[in-house]
Amino acid sequence: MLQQVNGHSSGSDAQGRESLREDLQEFLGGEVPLHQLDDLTKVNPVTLETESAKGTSASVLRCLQARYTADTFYTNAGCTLVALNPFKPVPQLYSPELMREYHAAPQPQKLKPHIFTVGEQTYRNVRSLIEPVNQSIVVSGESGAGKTWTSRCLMKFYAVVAASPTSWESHKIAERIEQRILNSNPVMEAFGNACTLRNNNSSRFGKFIQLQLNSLLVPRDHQMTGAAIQTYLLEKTRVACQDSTERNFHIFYQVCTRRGLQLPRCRAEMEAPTHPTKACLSHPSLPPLTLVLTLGCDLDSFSEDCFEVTREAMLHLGIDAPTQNNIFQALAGLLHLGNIRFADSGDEAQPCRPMDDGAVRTSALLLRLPEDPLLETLRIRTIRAGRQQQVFRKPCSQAECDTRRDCLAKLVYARLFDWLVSVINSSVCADPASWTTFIGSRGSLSRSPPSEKGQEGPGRRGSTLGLLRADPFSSLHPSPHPPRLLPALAPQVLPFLAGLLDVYGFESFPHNSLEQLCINYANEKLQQHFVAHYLRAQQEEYAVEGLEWSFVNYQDNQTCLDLIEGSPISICSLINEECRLNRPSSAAQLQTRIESALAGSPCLGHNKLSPEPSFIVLHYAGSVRYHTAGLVEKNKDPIPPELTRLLQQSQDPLLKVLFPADPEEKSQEEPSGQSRAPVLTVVSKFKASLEQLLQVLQATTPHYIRCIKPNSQGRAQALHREEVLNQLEACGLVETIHISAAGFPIRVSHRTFVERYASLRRLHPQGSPHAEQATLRALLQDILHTLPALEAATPAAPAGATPAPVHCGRTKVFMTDATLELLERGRAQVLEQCARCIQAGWRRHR
Ligand code: AOV
Ligand code: MG
Repeated sequence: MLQQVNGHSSGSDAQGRESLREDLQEFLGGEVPLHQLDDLTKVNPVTLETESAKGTSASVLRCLQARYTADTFYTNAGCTLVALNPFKPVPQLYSPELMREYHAAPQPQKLKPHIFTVGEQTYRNVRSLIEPVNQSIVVSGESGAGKTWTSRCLMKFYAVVAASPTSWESHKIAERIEQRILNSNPVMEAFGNACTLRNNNSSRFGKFIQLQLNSLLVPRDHQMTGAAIQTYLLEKTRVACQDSTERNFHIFYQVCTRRGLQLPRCRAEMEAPTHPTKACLSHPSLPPLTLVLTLGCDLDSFSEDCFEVTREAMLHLGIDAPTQNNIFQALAGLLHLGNIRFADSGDEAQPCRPMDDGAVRTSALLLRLPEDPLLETLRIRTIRAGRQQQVFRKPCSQAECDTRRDCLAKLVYARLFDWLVSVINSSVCADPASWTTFIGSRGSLSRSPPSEKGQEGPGRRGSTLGLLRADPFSSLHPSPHPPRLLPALAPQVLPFLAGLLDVYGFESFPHNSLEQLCINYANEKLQQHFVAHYLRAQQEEYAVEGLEWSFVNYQDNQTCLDLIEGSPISICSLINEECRLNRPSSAAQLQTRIESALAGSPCLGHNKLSPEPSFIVLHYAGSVRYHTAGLVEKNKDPIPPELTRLLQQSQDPLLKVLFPADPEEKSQEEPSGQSRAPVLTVVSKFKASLEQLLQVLQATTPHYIRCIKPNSQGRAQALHREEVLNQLEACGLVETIHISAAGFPIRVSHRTFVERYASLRRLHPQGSPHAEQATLRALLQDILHTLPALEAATPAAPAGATPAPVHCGRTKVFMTDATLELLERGRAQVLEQCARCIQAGWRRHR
């Protein structure tokens, strides 16, 4: 047969290619082999691939259900890993020993399906067998499905398998970069997660963490040397109000367990929630003991324990105890601020009066703000109007006072969150020198603010960490723009990045607003990335490369995205337009505008029998009714300039950093309507940040983990078929399996393939006699023909195993991970033989 292959390669190119394929087909035993569906007890991966040959969601569901019953939570489904949420602790599934086992396995994909297989695959791709490229793991699924849990476990996995070198072992744990990276989790979850209807520990922000893996001299080993975290749109409205069955961010409950922060009232409210006024924190309908927070390490421990975890983690990140106290004091200040209530004065010319001076006094004290200006700012608006731009002071209505109070709390909390992210970024970044070269002149990290004036910029980056330890305020700005994503690196540049994406999952509540619109929009974008990257691109490439392929239909969510973000008219553009025009419009008008302008979209649901103005979007994961009341205002997110000016007067060291005084005092009053600068709305900022994220993802090799929520109650050992089926169908799992079943995730150009594996012909020298003159194609064939021999030499190869799947396209070789692994092992063997020969030669020489 080899003769035949060689013979063919001398013919015309097209002919040769055709015969080549035929030969290969024959050589490989016909069609691309599918994995066998093993029974549950076998160690080999149980894939859904043969199930899919029958091709229904129902059969996939049956398989998943059987596995769930047998406490098997991970299943391969083509290029994705399906992760069923166990809703119970399964410690043996995440032990460091198991992590090392996956790391050390010659072929991790032959072990039981696990998130560690994905982690290890990513790691191995990073260390780059063929064409080095940055990697990303996209964890998706609806709210409460287990995304945050999964990404936390993956971070632990990297901390174990790519730990910094042992010579550092003697250092304090706080010094170890991987520990610091892990410590970012409890802190970010304390400040950014909250209990919702769908999940007790729901992420209220999106997170993309890029782990920096440096190559070591030891081939195949990488070491985690740093990380960069990018966050997306924190749901800051939660600081001021939550749905009756939901809660504020975890950190507030944690802070309440602490004495000495003038929080007796909050504490009393939590213990006996009978206080007549609406408090920022607790809701009267919730008994205090439901205050169970699930944070990083200790599940179901109370806030007090969680608080310890948060503080410990902050300390390890370089936030010392005095700084922490400062943060907690400010948070306590926000809680008291939330207790301020106003009563109408009954006279439009008179400002509202506070119902309880105590709340004003305490919050002013804790935020170190002057009490009278605080009250004045909350109650009185200053506006410029008229030709002379005269300044008017207008008392606010009671509702306006409440809005201003809430706005103040949201403003402080959002800045605090951004500041924390930038502190964490400083702490987990690789050694500053490497960052400078890493990010280079692009200067993405705006986090080296000066203690001395005029010394900002990359030049001073080197001392950030040292300064941070000594005095976080002198070294860190309130980064008004959180650090941007690290640019995708050119393949030749080391180190590599492994990105881990954990955003808020798709959600639908009884009442949905702008927050849910953004969250679900982000999920649509990710789904589209998956569809475009995987389902569409995969098939298109097969066609271009001339591989025989029966095309699979898949659900494209482009129409839904057009409805949400498309141009010229979409939901986003209509809401933005309302903001731009700045005209008073009712919720009902907005509903009418959306429904009439977008009536043609098949993804806009029929809105009948709705008591409140709303519209319905048919998302890929289900239909959601969005209420239009307050949508435009939330999108505008106006911050009265008086509020910022007030905060700039604070004597608190933290607030001074969060709200630095303006260098040049700008106009002191709110400009009147016309002279307004164009508003950058919440939606347009979010859209831009999503687009940036997708660009980064597109420059990586993505890996997908689909988290599935077996039931909506969060119960262990309960799989609700209907709910699971909806999720399977929504994410296009069956189509994924169809395409993956015959798919080849690894594609390498003919030239690269030959260059890398030419040495394999030494192992089984049966190829073309005059290799030097042979064409690229002939060489390629020779290499491919060593595969069966390589396979036979594999100790783990089961008898009668199907040959390694490989396909030769017009310009690329297509193969599976297993084939790649096989080739790599062969290559290592050759290199070893060479090394031995050279050594022997040396010895003889001496
Ligand atoms: P999410 O991140 O997908 O929701 P989480 O990762 O917070 O969901 O998971 C929700 C809860 O499910 C966790 O708090 C755990 O109690 C449990 N859980 C998830 N995965 C596991 C696991 N592998 N083993 C044990 N328990 C698990 V959201 O952030 O709401 O979209 O915005
Ligand atoms: Mg989450």
